Amino acid sequence: MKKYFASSELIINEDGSIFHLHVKPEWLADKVILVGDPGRVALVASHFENKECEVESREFKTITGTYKGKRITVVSTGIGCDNIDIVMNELDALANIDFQTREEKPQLRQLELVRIGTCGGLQPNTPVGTFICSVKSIGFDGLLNFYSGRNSVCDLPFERAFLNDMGWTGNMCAPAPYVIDADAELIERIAQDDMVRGVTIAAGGFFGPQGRELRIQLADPHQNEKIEKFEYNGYRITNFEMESSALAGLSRLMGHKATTVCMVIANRLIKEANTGYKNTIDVLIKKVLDRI
Ligand code: R1P
Ligand code: URA
Repeated sequence: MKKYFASSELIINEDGSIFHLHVKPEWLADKVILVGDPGRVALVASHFENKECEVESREFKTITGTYKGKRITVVSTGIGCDNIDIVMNELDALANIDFQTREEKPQLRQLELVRIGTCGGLQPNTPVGTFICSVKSIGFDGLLNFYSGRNSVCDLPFERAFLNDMGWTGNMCAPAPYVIDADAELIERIAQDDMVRGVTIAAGGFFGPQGRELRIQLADPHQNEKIEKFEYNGYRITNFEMESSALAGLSRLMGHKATTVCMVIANRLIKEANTGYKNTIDVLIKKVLDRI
C-alpha cells in the first residue's frame, strides 16, 4: 500500500508550495547547492545565465537557474542541523511525494547536494583559506538518532573509537556523536586535487560545542586538544562547522548524494581568523558550480 501523508505531516501552503521553503515542486532542480547564509544565495546565482524562480521565507532563500546549461537550485539553510532537518525533508518531499495525491512517487528521484560553507580548521594543513571537502562527518547534534536507519548508515567502530578517546560518559557533552560518510563519487568529482579531504565535526553550537570558551567554562576543558590529536584508521579530524552531519546522514537515509565543502575562515590551532572571507568564497563557489 502506498504511504499517504496527512496535511499535518506534510504541510503544503495554499499556493502549492512546501511549508517553510515556499518552493513549488516544479521549481526544484536535481542539482542543489546549500549555503548557510541567505546572502550567499545571490552570490551563487550571480553566475547563473538565467533565473526561473526566486523565493524567500525566514532564513530560507531559494533561486533556481541555469549555469553552463545545468539546471541548479541554490537554497540557504540558516545555521544548524535542526534547519537541515527542515530543508532536507522539504526538498525530498518536493522531489519524491506527489503533492496532488499526497502519496510517495513510485520511482526515487535522486538529488545531488553540495553544501558550500565556512569552517574552523584544526590541523597544520588547514590554514585560513583552505578548502575542505568532508569525507566523513561527526555529528555532535544528535539529529540522526531520531531516525530508525541510523545504525545502518553510520560508521559504528569509528563512533566507538572517538567516544572512548574523548572519555565522555553520562550526559557529559551528550548526545553521543554519530559518524557518517559523504557520497564517495561526489567527493571525487567535487574535491579533485585542490581541496583537502577531511573529517568534519558538525557541532551543535559555535562556542562551547566547538571548544570556544568566552566567559563561561567548558564541561571538558581539553576537548579540542583531544580532537586535534585523535586518529583512527589514518583519519584525522580537520574542521568544525555546523551542518554537514545531518546533510550526509539524511541524504544517505533518503537515497540522495551529498557532501560539504567549506572554506577555512579561522584556524583554531594557530589562533588566526579572516573576517573578509565574503570576497574570497566566490572562488569555491565557481569550483562547485563547474563540478556539480
Ligand atoms: C557559523 O558561523 C556558521 O558558519 C558555518 C557553520 O556551519 C555555521 O552555519 O557555515 P555557513 O558559512 O554556511 O553558515
Ligand atoms: N564556522 C564554524 O562553525 N566554526 C568556525 O570556527 C568558523 C566557521
